[in-house]
Amino acid sequence: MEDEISSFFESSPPLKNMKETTENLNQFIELNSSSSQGGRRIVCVTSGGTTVPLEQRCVRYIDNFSSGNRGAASTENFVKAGYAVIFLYRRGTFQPYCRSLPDDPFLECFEYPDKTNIQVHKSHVEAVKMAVMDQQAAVAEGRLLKLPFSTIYEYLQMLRLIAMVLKDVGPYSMFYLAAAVSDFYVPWDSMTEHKIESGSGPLDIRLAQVPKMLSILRSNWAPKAFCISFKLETDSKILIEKATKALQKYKVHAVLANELSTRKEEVVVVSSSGNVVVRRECDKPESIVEDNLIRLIVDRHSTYIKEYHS
Ligand code: PAZ
Repeated sequence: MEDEISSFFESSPPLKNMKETTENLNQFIELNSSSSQGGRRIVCVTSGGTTVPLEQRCVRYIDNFSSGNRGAASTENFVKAGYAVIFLYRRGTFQPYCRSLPDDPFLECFEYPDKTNIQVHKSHVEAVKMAVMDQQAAVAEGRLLKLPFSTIYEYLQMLRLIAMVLKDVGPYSMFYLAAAVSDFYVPWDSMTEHKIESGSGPLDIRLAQVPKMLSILRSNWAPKAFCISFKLETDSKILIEKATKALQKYKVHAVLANELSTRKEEVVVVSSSGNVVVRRECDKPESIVEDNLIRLIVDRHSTYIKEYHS
């Protein structure tokens, strides 16, 4: 497995903005680990789906359903709980603090009463005000660092980089891996450079399996970090069994099991201390499952830190 992982990284196209990303990460971690900030806990939240390019000069790619809602909502809750968040997200997916804005906020939230004036429409004032205030406060206080990815190659290289720079934060760091990561991909070396021709009949593509990085994240990249992974299924009958197997195989601290159609209503926290069902509070229209979920995860992280030191 280690060989497969090494060859995945060796053959990946290098990150374009590696130097700048590393500098931003180091600054963010230094700021949040300093005693002036009381040594904040730092969580890396991954969000959205990875793409699988079919051509090196990519015109076509394979994608998945993930909207990034879970990652964005969880990020807001982690910031509220006092964490600094590295938000590793798929370009174009939901962003923290903007989930309640209309799909096209720029066009739908604004109006111009006359030709020299533009203003937020009355019906959206509160939502826009909250979004701008909360986002700006999180960034200004150094609690939110947003890093975008598109491809599986970018995602895994960035995850490894984040794990490496977080190593010294030890048990105060957390990985909350909500991104829907591709299981299959076209290895860069065997990918055609130019756009695939469409005139020669059906297309046969052989996809290789993406090496599983969770084990190496746990054992090598960030062995002291608190690590939460997700399991998604469409068949609720196999969900808990699969999540339990993942818990044992990857030795993460909890697996959050969710089913595609009910993922906004219910998540099961599967861990060695038993399974806990976390639900959205149905009688409160504003309630989201992440409110209760992040409260529970933060509690578990506190216990982990205490046990680590004892
Ligand atoms: O991004 P989203 O809010 O639409 O969905 C969240 C989710 C289902 C992608 C996430 O909760 C999850 O289960 N992520 C891991 C998926 C997987 O098993 O690969």
